[in-house]
Amino acid sequence: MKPLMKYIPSDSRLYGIVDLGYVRPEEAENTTRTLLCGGIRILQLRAKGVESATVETLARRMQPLCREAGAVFVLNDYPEMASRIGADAVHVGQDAGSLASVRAIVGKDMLIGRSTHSPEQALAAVAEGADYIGFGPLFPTGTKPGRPSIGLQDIAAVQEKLGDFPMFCIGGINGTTLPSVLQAGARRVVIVSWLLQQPDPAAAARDIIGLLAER
Ligand code: 3NM
Repeated sequence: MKPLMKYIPSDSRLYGIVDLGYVRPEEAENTTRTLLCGGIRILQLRAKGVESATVETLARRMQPLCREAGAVFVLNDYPEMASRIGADAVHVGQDAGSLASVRAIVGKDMLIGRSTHSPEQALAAVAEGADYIGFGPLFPTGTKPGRPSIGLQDIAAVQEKLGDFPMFCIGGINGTTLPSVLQAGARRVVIVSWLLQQPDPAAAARDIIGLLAER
C-alpha cells in the first residue's frame, strides 16, 4: 500500500477536478483513471448538490486509484467524510469557518486547501495554515456561475509573496486563456470544464502539463 500524500509535489502543476456538474456519477472512476493517465497528480472530487452517500461512495472509489498513481486525492467540502475515508486532502471554501476548526476535524496529517478570491484572502489562508490555496476565479466561469472574476493583475504579486507555496490559479482557464495566465505569473492551475470536455482529456492534460513545466 502506498503512503498517504503529505505534501503537494513541486511538479504537480495541473490540478484536475472530477466535477459531477460535468461527469455522471457512474463515469467518475473512468474519468479519474483518464486524468491520472494524463499525468494529473492532484485530483479533486467536487459534487455540489449531490447526496452525501453518493459522494462518499465515489470518494471511496477514487481515493485508491489516486493512491496507486501517487496522486493527491482531494475531497471538496466534507471534512468529516474526508477524515473517515482517509483522503489525502480536503478542500474548503471561504464559508467553511476557520482552518483551525477544519484542522480539528481532519487531524494533523491531512492537507487542507482553501479557495481564495483576493490577495487578502490568499495571504490570510496561508497564515491560517492552509497547505495550498486556489486563487480565482480569474475569468467568469460556468462552473461557478455568478461569481465575479478577479482578473490576472494580482497573480504575480501574490505568488511573489508566497514564494514556493502552492497557489493554484483557477476559473475559466482553458487552452486559449492559459498563455495569458502563465504570462501573468501563474505557476500552477486548476482546469475543470475545459479539460473534462476535451475529446481526449488525457492528451490535453499531458499538453498542459508540458506547457506548465516549461515555466
Ligand atoms: N472554484 P472551470 S472557480 C471550482 O475561484 C471553482 O474558487 C473557483 O472551473 C474559485 O475550470 C471554480 O470550469 C470553477 O472554470 C473552475
